[in-house]
Amino acid sequence: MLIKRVKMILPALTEATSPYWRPIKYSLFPPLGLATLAAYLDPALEISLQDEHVERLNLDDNPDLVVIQVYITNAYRAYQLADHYRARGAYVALGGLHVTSLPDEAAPHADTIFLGPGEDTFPKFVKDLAAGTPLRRYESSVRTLKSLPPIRRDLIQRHRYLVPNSIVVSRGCPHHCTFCYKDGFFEGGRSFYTQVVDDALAEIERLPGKHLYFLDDHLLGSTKFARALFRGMRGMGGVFQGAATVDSILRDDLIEDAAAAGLRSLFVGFETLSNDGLAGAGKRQNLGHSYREVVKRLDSLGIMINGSFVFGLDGDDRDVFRRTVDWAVEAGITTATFHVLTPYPGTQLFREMEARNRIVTRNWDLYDTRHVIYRPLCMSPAELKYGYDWAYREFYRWSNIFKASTAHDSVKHQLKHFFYSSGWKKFEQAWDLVIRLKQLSQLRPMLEAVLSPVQTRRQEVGELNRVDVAARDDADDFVSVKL
Ligand code: B12
Ligand code: SF4
Repeated sequence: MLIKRVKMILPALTEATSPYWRPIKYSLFPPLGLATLAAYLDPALEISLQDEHVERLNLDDNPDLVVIQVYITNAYRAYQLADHYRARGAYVALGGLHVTSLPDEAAPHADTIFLGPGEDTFPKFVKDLAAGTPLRRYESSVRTLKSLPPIRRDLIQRHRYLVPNSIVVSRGCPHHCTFCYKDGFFEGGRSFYTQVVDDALAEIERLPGKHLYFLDDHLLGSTKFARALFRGMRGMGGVFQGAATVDSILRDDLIEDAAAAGLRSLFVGFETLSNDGLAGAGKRQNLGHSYREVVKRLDSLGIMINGSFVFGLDGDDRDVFRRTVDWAVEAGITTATFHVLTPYPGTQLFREMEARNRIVTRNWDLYDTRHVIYRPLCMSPAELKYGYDWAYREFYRWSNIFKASTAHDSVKHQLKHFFYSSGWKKFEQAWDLVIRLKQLSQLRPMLEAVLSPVQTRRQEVGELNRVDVAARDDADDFVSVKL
């Protein structure tokens, strides 16, 4: 089949395209998965990469091949687009997490579907398509990130994103939480693997600017890899954010290496304060570890924390919301992400709930961790939804933002906490305006400033003699933050 024009689409859920309201979270990261796949296409082809979260799609074109990435909450939109382009005569390929979980649902909308990561199957498909023998279905089995072609970042419209420098240097995670997408998605092969360190460093060096966001499920998942990566990054002068588990933060001194390389904020999956809840969710890596210790350690290194919490686990009753918020505020967690427990198809949790007839709707639009789509055990669905909304309001009340900020020893950390937390949640209308004016890139220096190093109390005491230097450093940052 002769292919000249290729269109790659990341469809958006309705909320992200609203003419009235554009939450900042949809303008954070570019479609890295599709840019990764684009690298396997002949560079001479005419390729357009469109992300509906940040732009209106032109649907009047006539591409020969359409490649669509399907998540759970964009699935209906993805199928609509697929049907549209098939009716116009295009060859349509669908892949991603939702297609992998429910291939039979996706297949009628596609010429070819893909299960699992695309690094082995997509190049095979491209060859088969050129030879006129594409299969209806490809399943990934070879799991490696060795010798990947460089991601086609040139196809990404950087100015539309606050964090264009997102990067993934591994796939999957070594753990097995029952609510996580990962075991289902990586079935049939390894479910945790990393890039070669030098390749990851080369990719980082290719990125302009100094702020990076690692989207890896677990950046500290392999100590050997992460240590070599951080040591290689030291001296590059960057600042970065990422995600990791409770146990990995407390294990040996890897987190110190991360901080020295520029780690300034970490997404931590606390999920619940209940040991039974952790055990029930298969989250063994959190069991027996002190969350206070995690906070203290990250605090001492000047690393801000985005704590992730799930409500609606089987032991959770109506008190869970207050208990969790009180703890998070007192501990000084910088930002919190709350989720209503959501059993995604393909997970152990979904199978268990389905077997007990606890799933109440299969409307995938509602599987966004904000709606209750199953029957909780110790409260009603309405109580769970109410408690979840209350937790967000309560955690981000001015008084609580202020209180949580004061939990840190260093004044600079307190200020950063205050600006970072209130910046995300208290100025949503301002974000909306900036997105509409296409001025997100103007705010990147401010983000970098807030993520610049913190002089912790430990360091302050040890460096009293150099207090003049620290004071100048403080002043610089304050100016940048005010911009
Ligand atoms: C970044 C991110 C976001 C970003 C932006 C997404 C973007 N621009 O790509 C934002 C913040 C907007 C976001 C929002 C949400 N997200 Co999100 N997000 C992620 C995250 C952390 C990383 C995605 C990523 O870039 N991965 C790296 C790239 C290289 O991998 P990839 O995108 O999966 O692409 C590979 C394969 O999937 C495959 N592939 C994909 N498409 C296709 C197509 C074809 C044809 C082929 C061959 C292969 C293929 O090949 C690619 C290369 O291997 C993932 C977690 C994760 N580890 O995947 C969660 C994740 C995808 N998000 C999830 C969810 C639930 C959401 C939200 C609903 C949550 C919420 N409450 O807000 C919203 C709504 C999203 C939506 N639009 O519908 C779930 C999805 C569950 C599911 N079963 O679909 C995940 C898995 C998180 C989790 N652990 O539960 N998210
Ligand atoms: S630790 Fe996080 S990424 Fe790993 S399996 Fe659990 S929820 Fe998924």
